Amino acid sequence: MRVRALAGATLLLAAAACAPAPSPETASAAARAPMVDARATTETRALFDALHALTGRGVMLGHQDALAYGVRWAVEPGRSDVREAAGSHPAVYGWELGHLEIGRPANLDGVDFARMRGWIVDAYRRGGVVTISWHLNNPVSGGSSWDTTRAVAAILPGGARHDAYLRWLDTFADFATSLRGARGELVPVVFRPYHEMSGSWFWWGGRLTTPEDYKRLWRMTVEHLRDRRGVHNLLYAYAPNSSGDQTALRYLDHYPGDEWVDVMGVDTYVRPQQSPAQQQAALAADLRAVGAAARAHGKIAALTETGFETLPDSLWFTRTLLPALRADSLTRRATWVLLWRNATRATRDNDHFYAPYAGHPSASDFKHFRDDPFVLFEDELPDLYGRAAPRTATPR
Ligand code: BMA
Repeated sequence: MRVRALAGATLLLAAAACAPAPSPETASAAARAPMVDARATTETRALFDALHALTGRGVMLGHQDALAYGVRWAVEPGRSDVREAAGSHPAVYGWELGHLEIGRPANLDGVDFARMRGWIVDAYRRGGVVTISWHLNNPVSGGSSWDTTRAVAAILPGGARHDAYLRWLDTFADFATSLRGARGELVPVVFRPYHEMSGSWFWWGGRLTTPEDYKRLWRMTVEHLRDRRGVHNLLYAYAPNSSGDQTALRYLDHYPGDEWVDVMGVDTYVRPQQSPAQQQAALAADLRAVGAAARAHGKIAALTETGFETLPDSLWFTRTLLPALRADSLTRRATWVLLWRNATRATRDNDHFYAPYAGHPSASDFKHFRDDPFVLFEDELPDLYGRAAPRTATPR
């Protein structure tokens, strides 16, 4: 079970020595930084440009595993809890590749990789955005992502597991380059590796490595995929977590540098014991910090994971999430918000869902959230890929 850092603390930007802050005259708003991959495909560059153009104008609603299963169903073509609750599929689709690296046919949540490819291509054809996380096994112990056996140093160049780890990266390269649209073009993917590194629950983060080794791992990963494997359909997303212990988090401590990141994100979840007002303030503070960093570095901003597990507050979307997203010019820079997955006690030890489903008490509030002009679901997206995306608009 992933240890979920509960948000509440403020992400404070620090002028971390590791990533020199822009000079004061540029700190206000750097111009748009160049893409990590100068050889990115046409569609990937179009997405990059579209996300920058969307900045401050709207926020896309995303959902993890949206097409694969919901609270009361699994693998039923055309379904999503989001569409059945609000009338459209999400604009952003999160997918998870954990266990791809060890050759399994399905990920650690039981989502079949062959089916996942199909859902990814279908979403792309409808104009949606694809983002991928990867809870890799521990490359030293063979345990899960949550196995805190020290591993980063061993997979860096010169490490005992370096070559074997490059083979793991090859499984990602093969998957990413297998995603093809109708014209054979590669589907652009926002790749979010080694997320929540500010915590110490994954083998790649916190006290289990050093910020410098983390950045070396990030750069090694980009160089292998982009430069050695020729993968050119990726945008790279950096996603620390908001800390759960009320300490100020130094957002840029693990930042690999402007030339290695396209998207600045944050994973931040509701602290249930907080009041709605406190939840909103904590979320807005995290969004403000990411928005400020993204503006200063000329990057795209996103709320890369969030939610209120089992949605006990039926007004959370319009009373907490929406006001935080719309609070000010910095929070409004987030171009998407990804709700985590809709799993249930049928597949794990507790109900673990973050988006409403038809009939859930928060479904009507979710519809009001969707009706806000600042919020975009799939059926109201502009063309993000430089093409007239075929529309399968659903009635509002
Ligand atoms: C965590 C939980 C786990 C899941 C993991 C990868 O947040 O949802 O149940 O295995 O993400 O999807």
